[in-house]
Amino acid sequence: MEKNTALIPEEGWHCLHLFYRVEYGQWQLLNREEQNVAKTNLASLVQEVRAMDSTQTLTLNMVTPKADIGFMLITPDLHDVNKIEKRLSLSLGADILTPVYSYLSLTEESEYITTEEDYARTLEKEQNIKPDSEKFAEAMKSFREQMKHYRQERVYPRLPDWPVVCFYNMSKRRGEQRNWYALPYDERRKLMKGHAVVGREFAGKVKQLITGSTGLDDAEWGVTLFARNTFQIKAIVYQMRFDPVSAEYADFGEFYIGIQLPLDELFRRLQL
Ligand code: 76R
Repeated sequence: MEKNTALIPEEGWHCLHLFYRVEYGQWQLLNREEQNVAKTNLASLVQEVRAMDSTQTLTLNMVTPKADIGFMLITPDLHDVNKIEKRLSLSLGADILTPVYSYLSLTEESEYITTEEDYARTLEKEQNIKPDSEKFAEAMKSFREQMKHYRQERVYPRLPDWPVVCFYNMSKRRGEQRNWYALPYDERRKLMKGHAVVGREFAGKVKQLITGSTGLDDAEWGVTLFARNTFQIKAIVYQMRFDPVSAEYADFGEFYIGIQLPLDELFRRLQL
């Protein structure tokens, strides 16, 4: 068996969401000094991970008692995901952090991203811009730049520092009445176009990271939303529900809401 050969996907990075409960009964059995050593241990682990190549870690203070503390990790090599998860779980000492929920996925480019042909058609047919005009050429140029950036951000994202973070999983229905996977590609593509129109209304207000998890975890995607306040999270999830892709074809898992905080503030709030 090959040992420790890097397990790096052909495309994309691994993404792991981890949510823990703090076992206060156990924590209180430690003396002040042991508690300080434990906190320093977690803080230096986070620092070490943040210094790794192409690796990002967010520390989250969870808002509802479903969990107390959350981490979102993005890193290329599955060995690192595995090692970091084990170390994080034990970082405050044995039996202090109990995992309550976790989610493994991969960043991905969607198969429904608007193509140049799609966009050219929209310009010509819906906006009546002539293909041989300068305006058309300019619009295509800025579209190309925008899409290059968008693709890069989906597959190799830079996580924003926006404070409110919402995570949930999502699958597309495979029922008798509604089966997304039995629809022809063109139909799915058309539906996804409508989805993107709703999504774009939230430009600058919500940043989303959609990561694929078929074969990796229980649902088909992880949805991570970043916003400056909870209003925008509620608004986008509500709006999306009227869009046929979500209304007719989507099933959701539990929702987790956290606030991005530096570890020292997070420890204070958790009264650790
Ligand atoms: O412009 C393009 O061509 C890309 C458009 C786009 C795709 C392909 C897009 C735009 N999304 C795509 C794919 Mn999305 N998205 C979700 C959710 O809560 C819910 O109802 C659903 C959860 C939100 C909130 C959201 C937001 N999207 C996907 C996929 C993969 C589908 C597949 O491959 O089968 C899923 C599961 C999914 C779910 N989406 C956008 C947004 C927002 C805000 C946008 C606009 C982004 C932008 O243009 O910057």
